Amino acid sequence: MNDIVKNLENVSQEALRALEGAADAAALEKARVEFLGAKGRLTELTRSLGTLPKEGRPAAGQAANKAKEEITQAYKRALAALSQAKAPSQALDVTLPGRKPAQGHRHLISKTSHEICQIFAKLGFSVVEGPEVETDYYNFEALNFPHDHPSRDMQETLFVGDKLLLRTHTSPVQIRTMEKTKPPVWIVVPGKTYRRDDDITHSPMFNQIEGLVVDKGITMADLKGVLTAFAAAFFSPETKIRLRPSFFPFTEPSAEVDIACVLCGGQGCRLCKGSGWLELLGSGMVDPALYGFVGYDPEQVSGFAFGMGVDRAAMLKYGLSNIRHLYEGDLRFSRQF
Ligand code: 2U9
Repeated sequence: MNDIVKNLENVSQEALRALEGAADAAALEKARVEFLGAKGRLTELTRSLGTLPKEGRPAAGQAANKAKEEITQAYKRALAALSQAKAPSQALDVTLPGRKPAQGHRHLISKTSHEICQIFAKLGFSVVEGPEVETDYYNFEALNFPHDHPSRDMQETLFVGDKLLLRTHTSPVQIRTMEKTKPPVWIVVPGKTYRRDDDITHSPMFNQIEGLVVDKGITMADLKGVLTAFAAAFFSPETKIRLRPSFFPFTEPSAEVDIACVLCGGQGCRLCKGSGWLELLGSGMVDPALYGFVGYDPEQVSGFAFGMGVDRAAMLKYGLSNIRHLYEGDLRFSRQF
């Protein structure tokens, strides 16, 4: 009986060595068959227990069970270790093409704003930015807004305190720039602006680009020339523009600028409501009254200014029907551009 127990211990130790030393799946399988297989050494020994005298069987049986348990556990450990060691080389096939990282891109508003600024940069304008929270002075007073002008009303302006407001246009930046620099001034000012407006064509936050030129001998012809060049570059080379009389507190005379309809080219269609024209921006000659606020001499310099909503420019260029698409953050929309 002692012999059989001793044999079981020896077989168990040999099995453990063989299993732990198996360098690959084939060696491991060979060891498994040798010890645990139907005709394996442990199985043979276990079978021989039946030949033992009755009183010796329980102890030998326990030893056999213990050996089987030890060998089985060793086999499982060796199998796990081998498959873990193998996993990285199987997971990494260096011949496969790499996975492309998801790449973001500019939102249509930023893309359009950037595009517009670049067109003006090529025409000699500098791009300037400024604060979104402003004082009444820079947003209205220095821009010749009379005290009872409706734009000052709470209906239009979002106030953030007694004296502070969210700028309703980027024009305060032009005043700040003129305060700091002498003419000539050729600047465009992109940025977020805020008004109490919210419908299918208006959003309470919208993006504007305004331009200002103050130089010697600037006339309305310069205004028309610059804006014609802009429309040609932004839409298409043959894009026609027309000027219609208008009014703004800061320009005199003032003009709305229309472009020939991007859809029908001027024939008249649903988009342009049959007129052949689409409103693009506002413009005018800088009211000489403004120069007093910034210390410029209206006898020495003159200038023109213009302003447009980037949303509107993008909607016209890309044929969008609803301003909301630009602000809802739906990736199915954004990814199209
Ligand atoms: C200074 C002097 C003049 C900026 C101008 C417009 C005309 C204009 C609107 C277009 C659509 C605003 O986004 S919108 O609602 N803007 O029509 N803006 S001239 O004139 C200035 C600005 C600053 C010192």
